[in-house]
Amino acid sequence: MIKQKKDLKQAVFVQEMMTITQAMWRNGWDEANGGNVSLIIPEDDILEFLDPNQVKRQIDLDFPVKPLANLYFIVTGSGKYFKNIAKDPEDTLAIIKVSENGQSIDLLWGLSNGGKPTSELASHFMSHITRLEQDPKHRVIMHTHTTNVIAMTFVHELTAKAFTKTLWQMCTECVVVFPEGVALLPWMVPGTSQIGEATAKAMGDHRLVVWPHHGIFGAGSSIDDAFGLIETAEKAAQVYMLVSAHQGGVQQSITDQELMDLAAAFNVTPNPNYM
Ligand code: 2HA
Ligand code: ZN
Repeated sequence: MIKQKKDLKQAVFVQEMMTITQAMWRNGWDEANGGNVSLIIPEDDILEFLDPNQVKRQIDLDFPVKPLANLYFIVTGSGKYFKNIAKDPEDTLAIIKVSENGQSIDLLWGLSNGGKPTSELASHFMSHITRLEQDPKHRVIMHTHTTNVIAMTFVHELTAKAFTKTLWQMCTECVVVFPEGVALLPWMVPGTSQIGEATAKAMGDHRLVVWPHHGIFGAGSSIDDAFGLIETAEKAAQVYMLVSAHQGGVQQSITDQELMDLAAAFNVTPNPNYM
């Protein structure tokens, strides 16, 4: 007898995607179809809900991802609104499996009214590859249009060193939360393999990558981990924008010595390239 599979909408990974995308939209970060999230799901969790041999559709990739062969992901759909994911996860999300040769993906669930996985799949997949090499616990890539990080890319010097240092100085927790700092790409056309390669390269030694005048990418071991990282950077950018808009600007700040004291107290090493 075939064992009845459970209802996918009750799965923790679907529920988490619904909750986090709603929170991101409420933060004003994901207007219209802005933003995308992808999460690696262990095979055992998938098998409770789905038969991976029941493929709805096969989608070819124009960038091979052999190191992700046979992995399962839940991802947001291209053109779908974060606002609507909690209302209709089956239309807006996709559960996919990467093929053995890494040249295509199988759609197992979701995108019930058609469509494709996120337009930034190249950046997501290539970043997953890089982060898994760095950290076996890595699971999540999250891209969003954080308002103040974007604003800051218009008024602040656009080097990773200067940008990181300012973020660290704006909130005491920052150097503890992201001691490696943030990477910063040049402005590039989104949705391409080129920006995917550049983002993934930057993910080699960072979990946060800023796309100037566009948004941010964050990586983490869980949805909470990636989101927490992004909201911490966004909070610091918000403080910077508030302070810069204030007559007189910064009057005093956390000193380099204080940053070093913080790092020592919390047992982290601030990226020496940015100190
Ligand atoms: O439309 O955010 O970068 C989704 C995006 C593209
Ligand atoms: Zn975007």
